[in-house]
Formats: sequence, structure tokens, C-alpha cells
Amino acid sequence: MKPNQEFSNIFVRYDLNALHKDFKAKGSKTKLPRSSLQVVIDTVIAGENETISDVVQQALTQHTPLEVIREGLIRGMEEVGYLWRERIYYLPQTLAASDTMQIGIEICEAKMGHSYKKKAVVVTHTADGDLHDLGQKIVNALLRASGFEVIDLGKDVPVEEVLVAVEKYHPIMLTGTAGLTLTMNAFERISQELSHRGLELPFVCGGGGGVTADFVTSFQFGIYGADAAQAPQMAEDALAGKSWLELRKKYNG
Ligand code: B12
Repeated sequence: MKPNQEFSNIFVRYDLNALHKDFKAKGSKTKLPRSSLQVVIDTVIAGENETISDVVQQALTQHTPLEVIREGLIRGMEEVGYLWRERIYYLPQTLAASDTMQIGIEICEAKMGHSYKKKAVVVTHTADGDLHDLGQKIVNALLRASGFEVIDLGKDVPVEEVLVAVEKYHPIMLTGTAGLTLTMNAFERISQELSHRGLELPFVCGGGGGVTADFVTSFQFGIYGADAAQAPQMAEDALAGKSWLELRKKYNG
């Protein structure tokens, strides 16, 4: 069989920035100008954090800060959530879009003089001794895109710090990420301590290494999350009053 000698397109598929520029260039030839909110949406999708401030300021001349957040920044990030679920966007694009959205939200909140009202609080963390926080970062981005307030405890978080955060912020859901088989046992200790302190809430755990559905459902409150994209719907379910056992049944069979 003759090998394919045509290599000119091999890098095109993943070059989303180029695709986006092409899309914008085509759009600019049409007669209809994009609304300022549409520009906000497109800027978030493209993860253009150098231009988002100007774009948001422009939108704020025509819309209230809350409209810019809900109809621009969050709409853009919802689209990014879809692109992530469909495996069209990868980590860098998703995280860049999330940062872009955050910059925009801060500008709008500064104009309002207060934070905008979120649906509910979710506490997220990466296990004690563990630096594998990319899964958690995606979870944070998608939850924020769905209007939840994320208390991001970061990586390598001691068990006690997680419990203190649960007591302080009263989240509707707690999440844990671990990349190492060695560190995931911290989830079990958190579960035992939650029970000990009479704190009952869904504790969604995901990650690599030995973090499997069997492991996570072996301890109280544990629900296994195979993909960060599940986090927003899990939080919606918790907000609607579903118990951790109901969530476990729904997501882990
Ligand atoms: C990147 C990486 C690193 C980076 C981490 C950078 C960072 N900021 O995260 C660095 C270089 C720091 C690193 C270090 C180490 N690493 Co490493 N690392 C990886 C690697 C290549 C990718 C992991 C990753 O980020 N995947 C992408 C993210 C998105 O996946 P994820 O976290 O699993 O999240 C997905 C799901 O699990 C889920 N999810 C996760 N959390 C949650 C939460 C909720 C609520 C939900 C719903 C879903 C969900 O959603 C995500 C997908 O959408 C893996 C190998 C591999 N291919 O997996 C090894 C790997 C995890 N590392 C490994 C090891 C051994 C190490 C080191 C010990 C190496 C060393 N000798 O120093 C150190 C340990 C450092 C430490 N203390 O943590 C081993 C672990 C083996 C094991 N079974 O324990 C692996 C599997 C490599 C291997 N095959 O040996 N590593």
C-alpha cells in the first residue's frame, strides 16, 4: 500500500485558536454586527484573557453587570462545558476559558459592588500528599460555569482542612481528586470524620491511580465521578435535595 505523503494538515485538527480566528474572520464578512454580549461569549470560548477586560467594559455600557455575567460570561463557559464533554476541547482550552470568565466576573462584581448570587456552595480539593489537580481544576471550571460558588481548597490538602471547610461553608457537595493510589485513602478518613462529626453530604471522588467506583462506594457518602463533566449535574441533584445515597444509585448504579 502506498503511504500517504500529504502532511500539510496534520496539525490543523487540534489548532482551535486558528479555527476560532477563521470563524471570527468569516463572521466579520457578514452584514450583521455581533452584539456586545455575543462578543463576550466568543471571547470566553476562545479563552482570550488579554482582551476580556475591554470586551466586558464595552458590554457594560449596554447591559447590567448581572446580564453580562449570566448572558455573556456564563453562556460562553456553558458552551465550553459542552465542548469539553464532546472531547472537542482539551485541558488548556477549558482552563483558559475558565480564567477568562473569572476575570470578566471580577470586573462585573466590582461594578456591582458585591458578588453575584450563586446557586450554592461546593467545596473541592485534591487529596493530602497529592499534586494531581488537573481533574479538580476542570471540576472547578465547570461548576463555576453552572453558577455554583466553588471553594477551591487546592491540592495536597490535609484531611482536617477539608473538614474545617465543610463546617465553615456548609456546602451542598464536597469533591475530592487523587492521582495516586497512595493518597486516595485520605478520602476514607474524610468520610469517617464527616460521619463522626454528624456532617452528612455527597462526597464525590474522582481521579487516577486506584480511585475506582468500587473503592469510592466502599465508604460512607462516597460517590464515584468518572468524568469532571458530571460534576455540575451532581451538584444540581444535591441542590434539588437528593441524598448522597440517591446520587450514588443514580451515578454508580
Ligand atoms: C500530569 C501527571 C503528573 C503531574 C501532575 C500535574 C498536575 N498539576 O496535576 C506531576 C508531574 C506533578 C506528577 C507527579 C507525580 N506523578 Co503523575 N501523572 C500525571 C499523568 C501523566 C496525568 C494525570 C492527569 O492530570 N490526567 C488528566 C486529569 C484531567 O485526569 P484526572 O485527574 O484523572 O481527572 C479526570 C477524572 O479522574 C475525573 N475526575 C477527577 N476528579 C474528579 C472530581 C469529580 C467531582 C468528578 C465528578 C470527576 C473527577 O474527571 C477528569 C476527566 O474529566 C498521570 C498518568 C496518566 N496518563 O493518567 C501520572 C500518574 C497519575 N502519576 C503517577 C506518579 C507515580 C507520580 C509521581 C509519584 C512520580 C514521581 N515518582 O515523582 C509524582 C507524585 C507527585 C504527587 N505527590 O502527587 C502515577 C500514579 C500511579 C498510581 N497508581 O499511584 C501515574 C498514573 C503515572 C503512571 N502510570 O505511573 N504527575
